[in-house]
Amino acid sequence: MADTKLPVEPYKIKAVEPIRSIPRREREAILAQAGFNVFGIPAEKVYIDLLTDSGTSAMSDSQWAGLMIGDESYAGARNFFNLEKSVQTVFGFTHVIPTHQGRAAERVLFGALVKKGDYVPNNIHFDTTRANVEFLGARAVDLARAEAYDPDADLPFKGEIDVARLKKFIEAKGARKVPMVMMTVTNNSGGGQPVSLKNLREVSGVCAHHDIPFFLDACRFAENAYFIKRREKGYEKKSILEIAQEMFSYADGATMSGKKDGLVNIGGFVTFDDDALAEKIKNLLIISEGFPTYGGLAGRDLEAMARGLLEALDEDYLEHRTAQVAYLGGRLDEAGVPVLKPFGGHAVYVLADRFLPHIPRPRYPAWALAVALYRESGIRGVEIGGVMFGRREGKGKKEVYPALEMVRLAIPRRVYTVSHLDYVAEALADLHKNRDKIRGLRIVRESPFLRHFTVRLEEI
Ligand code: P61
Repeated sequence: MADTKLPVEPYKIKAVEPIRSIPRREREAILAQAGFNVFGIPAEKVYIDLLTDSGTSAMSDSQWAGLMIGDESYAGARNFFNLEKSVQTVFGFTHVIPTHQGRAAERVLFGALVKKGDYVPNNIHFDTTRANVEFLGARAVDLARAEAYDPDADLPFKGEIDVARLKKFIEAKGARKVPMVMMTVTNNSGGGQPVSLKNLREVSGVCAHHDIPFFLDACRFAENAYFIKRREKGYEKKSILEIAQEMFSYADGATMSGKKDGLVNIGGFVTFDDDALAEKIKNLLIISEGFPTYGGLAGRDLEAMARGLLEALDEDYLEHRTAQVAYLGGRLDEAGVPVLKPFGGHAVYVLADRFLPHIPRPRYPAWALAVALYRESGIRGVEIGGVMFGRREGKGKKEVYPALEMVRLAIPRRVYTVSHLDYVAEALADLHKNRDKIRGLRIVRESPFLRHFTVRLEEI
């Protein structure tokens, strides 16, 4: 291929979906109506949607063709066996239990393993895993290495668990109080940062020593495997499949949201070897998700995921995907917009507290930046900061904020082109020049779990 710095698409476009930019005054009215919450904005009123890379992928022609061979039988549809085969090939575990998405896999797994008073360590829990652990009355504990919280620490594997802290933690609480350890690959809440095979091996050793099951939150396992190939010594010549297989070989199982590296719009699963656990989980599954060969999905959804999981291992695709993230991150960096480094696998994270130093944390600078970005340019990002992760503690219910205050610009898979990314970079650079005009917000209404979905705010 010609030598170019541009992330050149390894696909051509067969179907197009129109998008439209609406006038600024209309966006202004929509924001007020939505309680200044970007989750409340109708998607048709968004020009470039970087809210999430979850469930927003474009499927391939092979996946669309796969929909037509969806077998909608209640039990034992052929597509379940196709999915089982794909998962067994990549993940290597015997039991494959489909669920409608990642958090449902978490719910049934934790429901079978975790009880009140327990502790579940992770590098950094994503909000749904945290919510599912806490809903059971257990504590979700983040044990990422210290640099994960330093947005300038340019490390190849910034998503890793601090192994010494993990050991200490288990010894202090007692292994009986730790029913499982998780590791999120890549570490979404810490900037989409990968973990190394070395770290996975070490964590696996600690868990085995204490006889604690070790599970991967595997949403972005293919992106993680790609970074290992590029960055970990000795793996340059291995295929992405071989690296993924080695990653899972250190774990006892995994939960998966197929909406990320499964390249589908809906779907997930939990996979592992333990027969007794399978029985427990299937019993929980039947109450809410459905029969164990469909788990809340149509046969066609199972087929799309069976194919998507294998497509996500394609190296040209992964190279392009990570190059898109690095391209947008690089353009923002050049324009003086503060961004987390290094650039991760699925998103660029803008450091909102540096972007808006005049807005104090209790006035939610990252939320304010996400609101301003939509108002000025029709782009939707998501706050990963004080509203999503802030918690009220102690008697006075004083709000405590997470270390990082960011706006995440998540890039959907195979959806946007370089010119879309250029538009985003230019919009943010303009916003940065006029940052003094951006105002903070206060919360007027919120719910106790995952409050960012429904919270309403007003501008100050
Ligand atoms: C995302 F605002 N992530 O990043 P499900 N683990 C991990 C995830 O990233 C994840 C899930 C488990 C989303 C979607 C999302 O408050 C929010 O299939 C590392 O979404 O259930 C999902 O997978 C859960 C966005 C989720 C949010 C919750 O954008």
